[in-house]
Amino acid sequence: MPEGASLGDPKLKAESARKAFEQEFERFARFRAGVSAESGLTLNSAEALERELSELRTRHTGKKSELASVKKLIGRVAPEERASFGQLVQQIEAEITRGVEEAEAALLAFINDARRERERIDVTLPGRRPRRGHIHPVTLVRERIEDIFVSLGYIVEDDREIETDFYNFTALNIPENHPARDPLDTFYTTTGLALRSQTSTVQIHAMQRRGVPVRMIAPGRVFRRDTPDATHNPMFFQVEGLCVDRGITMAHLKGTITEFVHRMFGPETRTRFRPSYFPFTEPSAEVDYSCFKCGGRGCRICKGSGWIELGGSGMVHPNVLSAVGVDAEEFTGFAFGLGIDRMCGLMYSLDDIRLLFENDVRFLEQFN
Ligand code: 2NL
Repeated sequence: MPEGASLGDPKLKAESARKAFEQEFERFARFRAGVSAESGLTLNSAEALERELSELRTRHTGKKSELASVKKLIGRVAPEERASFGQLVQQIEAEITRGVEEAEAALLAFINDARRERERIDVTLPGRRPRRGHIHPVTLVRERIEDIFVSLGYIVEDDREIETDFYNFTALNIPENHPARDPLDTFYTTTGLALRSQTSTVQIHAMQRRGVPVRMIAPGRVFRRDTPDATHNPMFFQVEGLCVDRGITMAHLKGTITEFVHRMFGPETRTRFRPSYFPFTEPSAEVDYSCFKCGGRGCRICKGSGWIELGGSGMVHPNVLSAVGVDAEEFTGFAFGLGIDRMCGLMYSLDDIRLLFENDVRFLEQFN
């Protein structure tokens, strides 16, 4: 500004700088006396306010502030007014600085407290005990069955649950018009695949892959179009067993099943084989074992008969061996199938098999 030019009214300029500050500072002024916990401020909003306050300070006291240009005027006002003008400017600057510092200190104290509160850990609180999972009752029974057969030299095989006609029916000597193929008995996909209705499918795959001789069990999920009730579920678990070698006879079947029930239900358990029919075995037999509860005298578990059904069994039909390219003149075998969930239901005296698949922890916890 050239020498002697009008400075305007320096005092007015100083007052205008003060006014501008006061106006913007109004929303922070209430914090000067301290921010109480009841202020309703959250940590986030306090942090935002603190940032805005810091910007406000720069705007009103920084190099480009109105106050800075007012300060430059001090040396240029008439000497007789200089002292009082200088005082005024100092006073305004002090007001601004004090206001900002007090509000800032209060906000920072609040922020500090809020952060500490947020991060506080009460080390004297008892720990939250994680809920321990446990094995499903069906798995419990399946693993016991697997252990017994593994100890007898059997391998455990698993495979897909959706099958072609060949694996679910044809290879098992179930021809085209057999009632087992009824869509009312089995689930089909829209492309004509079937949900496996027995785990024999696994054994067909295994014989194709491994050849014979073979000793294996195939535990797994199977599907039937049954209306659910206390003893039926459209999805259930089964174990099938298969032993194919040279010279295998019905005696091996009976010996193996007998050994199995001895280990599963106790050495006093007796077995009973009743002639039956399955397309994939010939001859075929239903297997019963003497009731583990009453020992055969008759009770509620065995419905008074003294016997419990274990499942079906028989000598592998030659057509099944031929279907997987095994010479039925050289090799013979036995096979059996039993229901895991039915066994599970009996062993734990469940009055409804569907309980096993409802995933109600109040039920499942009891097997912990
Ligand atoms: C039942 C009991 C049975 C088989 C399953 C089988 C498997 C092959 C060959 C021959 Cl690969 N048989 N399994 C045998 C007899 C009974 O299941 O009640 N099924 C309807």
